[in-house]
Amino acid sequence: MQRLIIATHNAHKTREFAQLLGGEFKVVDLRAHPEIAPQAENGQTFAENATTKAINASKNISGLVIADDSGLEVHSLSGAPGIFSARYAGNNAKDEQNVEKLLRELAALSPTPSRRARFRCVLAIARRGKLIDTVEGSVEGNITEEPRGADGFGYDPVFVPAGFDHTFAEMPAELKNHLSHRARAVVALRERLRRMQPYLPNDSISAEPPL
Ligand code: ITT
Repeated sequence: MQRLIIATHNAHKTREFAQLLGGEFKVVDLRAHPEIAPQAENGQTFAENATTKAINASKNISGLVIADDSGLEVHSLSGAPGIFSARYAGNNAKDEQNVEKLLRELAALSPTPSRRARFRCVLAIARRGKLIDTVEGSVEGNITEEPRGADGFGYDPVFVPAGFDHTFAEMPAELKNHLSHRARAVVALRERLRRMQPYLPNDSISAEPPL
């Protein structure tokens, strides 16, 4: 099996990548590379942040590196929390605190605001410190009045994808992984990797090292 490095410290993302790419790749994240410190995210867009994370990690790891920058954009909050999704309620905020802040901000709006929202995910592919490509996925939906469900992570308990009544946190992982922004970005990623593979140097998608 081939090994694909995901430049993330978020174990929830890694689990989803493993579920999404599982049959084809052994997914490894930066827990296997403690020498790579978390990267400051100073970009203005998901693409800029994903690119910085992928380039930084790929300087120190051989092979292709994929970084994910993702978040929730709420229409009536002018796209917030957006690129600040992980730290909406402050640096090191817990998921519950971010969700609480989001519901508070919506509740403070008058007249009653639209609850339309979108999850977005940009994946950047880099090798040896150079960006190769970016791909993107998104999913539209609505924000609930209260958190519901115990699965998933982040804003999953308050996000209902369009056409459904259940939040991502109430759905089986397989269904979220069919509908989500990350799932859609991974479909595009797979396609890019498939086209690139014949032309990539041999070390790009590394064979899993023997135990
Ligand atoms: P890395 O930078 O190490 O990958 P991170 O959690 O800091 O981890 P981001 O900067 O991309 O990653 O922030 C993503 C945040 O967006 C995440 O912490 C959640 O709050 C939210 N988010 C992204 N995808 C999500 C999903 O599938 N379900 C729920 N919330 C999600």
